[in-house]
Parts: sequence; C-alpha cells; structure tokens
Amino acid sequence: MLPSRLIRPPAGLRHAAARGATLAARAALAAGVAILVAGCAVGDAPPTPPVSPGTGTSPREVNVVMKDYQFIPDVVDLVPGETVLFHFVNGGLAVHEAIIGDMPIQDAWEAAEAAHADPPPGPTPAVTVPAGMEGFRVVVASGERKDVRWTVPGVVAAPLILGCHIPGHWERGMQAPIRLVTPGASPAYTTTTPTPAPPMTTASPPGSGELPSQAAP
Ligand SMILES: [Cu+2]
Repeated sequence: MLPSRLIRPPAGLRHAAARGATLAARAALAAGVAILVAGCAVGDAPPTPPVSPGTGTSPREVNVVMKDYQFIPDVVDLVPGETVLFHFVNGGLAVHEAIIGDMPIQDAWEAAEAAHADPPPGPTPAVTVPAGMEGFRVVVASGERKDVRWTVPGVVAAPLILGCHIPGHWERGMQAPIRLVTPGASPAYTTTTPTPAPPMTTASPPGSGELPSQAAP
C-alpha cells in the first residue's frame, strides 16, 4: 500500500476538489431549498397528518392558539361528524374569540360586535346575533385557556371558517379556513382555501376598541 503522502493529490488539485465539494454542497443545498419551496408554496397549507377522528367518548384534542392577531394553526383540519375537544389558548394581550361558522355567520357576528365597539363604562354589553346565526362561539381572555367539546356537523353545506370578530381583529388577520378531511388520510376535499376571506359587509375601523369578554355558550 502506498504511503498516504504519495497518493495525496497536489495542492492545486486538492483545492479544486475542495471547491468542487463546496459547489456540490451548495448545489445540493439549493436543490433542497427548491424542493422545500416547491412543497410549501406561499399560501399552501401544510400537509395533514393522518387524523383519527374523535368520538363522543373519546374526543380528538385540537389545540388552537390565539395571538394578536392570528390563529395558530392558520388552517384547522376537522373530520365531518367527529367530536373534538378544543383547547383555545389566548397567548395575546387582547381578548379574542373563536367563532366557527360559514360566511353568513361570520358576517352576522362582525355586524353585531361592531355595534358594540368602544362600549361605555358599565356592564358588559350582551352581543347577540339572529337565531340560527350563532354558530360555535367561545370568548377567551388574555392568558386564559378554554377547553370546549364540539361535534362537527356531519354534512357541511358551505365552507366553514374560524374567525374572531372583536372589532378590528378580522381585518387584522384573525381568520382561518376549516379544512374538512377524511379519517386517517390526507385531505379528501377542501371546501375552503387558505386565501383571505372576502371583506366583511360591516366596516369596523382597526383599533376602535375591544369588547369585554362575553360568557362562552
Ligand atoms: Cu381576536
């Protein structure tokens, strides 16, 4: 066997080899980044891990973090008909709410809460919407966690959205589409897209005030 110094390539070749290795590494990195970018195009929701749907006796736990002003995750996967146990955690400084319903329900709450922006000192104003437009609603104070069971409708006629209508919050981004998935599989069909929802029919200027916390249903 030859001594290593005899098979060691000249310095110039070593540097060329090192440069080649560096270029190869850079190319591999660039390819990896390209693959990542291709797999996570802007606006795409991350792939759904297999979902084991919850039942009445064993609800599936779903964490939703509320921030000023967004929901995490920004797309919520649910299986039609399953029972979930939501853990809503408000990690922001403002009070937030989670309203699940279709766009007419979101509009109804936006209008109802805009009417109570900047409430005068005194009792917490009761915010209500017309019968049948309530959807699912939970109000969570800053730093609070609320655990709520909910059974997803078995048949969903219109895209569902998770939204917060404390005045100004929807406009600032507190809206997340609900993606309906099949058990144990990647999304079977998407009823909503993670693009911004259409403008609300009722204007409420950002920073117009916060509604005090309402009792959860
Ligand atoms: Cu909010």
